[in-house]
Amino acid sequence: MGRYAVLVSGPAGSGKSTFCSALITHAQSIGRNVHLFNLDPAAERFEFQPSIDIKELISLEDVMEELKLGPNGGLIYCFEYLLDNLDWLDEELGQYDDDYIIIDCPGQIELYTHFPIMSRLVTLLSRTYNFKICATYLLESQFMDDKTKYFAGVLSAMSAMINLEVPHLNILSKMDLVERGETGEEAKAGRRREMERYLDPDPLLLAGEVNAKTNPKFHSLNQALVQLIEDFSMVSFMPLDVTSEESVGSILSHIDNAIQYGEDEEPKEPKDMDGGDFQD
Ligand SMILES: Nc1nc2c(ncn2[C@@H]2O[C@H](COP(=O)(O)OP(=O)(O)OP(=O)(O)O)[C@@H](O)[C@H]2O)c(=O)[nH]1
Ligand SMILES: [Mg+2]
Repeated sequence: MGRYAVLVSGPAGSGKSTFCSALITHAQSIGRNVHLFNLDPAAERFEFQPSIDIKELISLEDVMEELKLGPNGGLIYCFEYLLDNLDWLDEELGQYDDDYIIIDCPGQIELYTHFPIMSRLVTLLSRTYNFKICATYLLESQFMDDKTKYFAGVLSAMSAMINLEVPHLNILSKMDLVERGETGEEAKAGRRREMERYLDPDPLLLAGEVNAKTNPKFHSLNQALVQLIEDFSMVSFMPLDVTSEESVGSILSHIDNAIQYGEDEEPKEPKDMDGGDFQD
């Protein structure tokens, strides 16, 4: 069948672990077998037990205590340690030869944008371990209320997309919070229209809104950044409401398409209901 992986990335608290759980719940409900790979050495609780867990190799807590590093330096150390101990990864991944793995990442965006750490891992997974990978990047829908935050979020999504160099899906998470705040049909419709602008952002409109909130001396910088987003013309988002099975299913279908999941699968023989031979 092949090996498939979904990288779940995004800033701290954007809902990555919650999305991983929702994806697993949905996949299981439609009879699909998926595995969780926890790549966050600081993760504490899991709704689903990870099949592969970086904490079995190294934990942030131990690194901070033993090497007297802060959380960010400690995290970088953990990833460098992982990259220096690929035997461990090799052995863990070896058990999932024909599988679909969901990788829950830490929320420090410098791992995707400033350092070549995540991109090295992704390259390893795709080139050395033959995984077909889709990277997802989550941004909270709450960012839409603060245009400067949203603008920064769009830039970080774009930066991750350029750095990782694999099929990429940007996701606007926590949409249930947007829907919940509504009263009245008209307000709801207005809010949805507003939302659509943010799912497929028009950088020029965005520039006006960001300029209105920033000191005029930054306007030409805003303009240059907007031009950058415009030039790449590929930052759009899919809405995610983890409380809706349909929403999670739709995102899973997009991921499946991006990595061509199931396209090289052999058609299966239908199984007998009772597992025995049919009688005439
Ligand atoms: N209402 C709502 N809350 C959410 C959703 N997703 C996550 N949350 C809440 O947001 C907080 C952070 O969620 P996590 O899933 O832990 O986010 P994360 O991106 O894994 O966080 P880090 O791993 O710390 O970077 C938790 O309190 C969640 O309950 C969502 O879709 N809707
Ligand atoms: Mg998490």
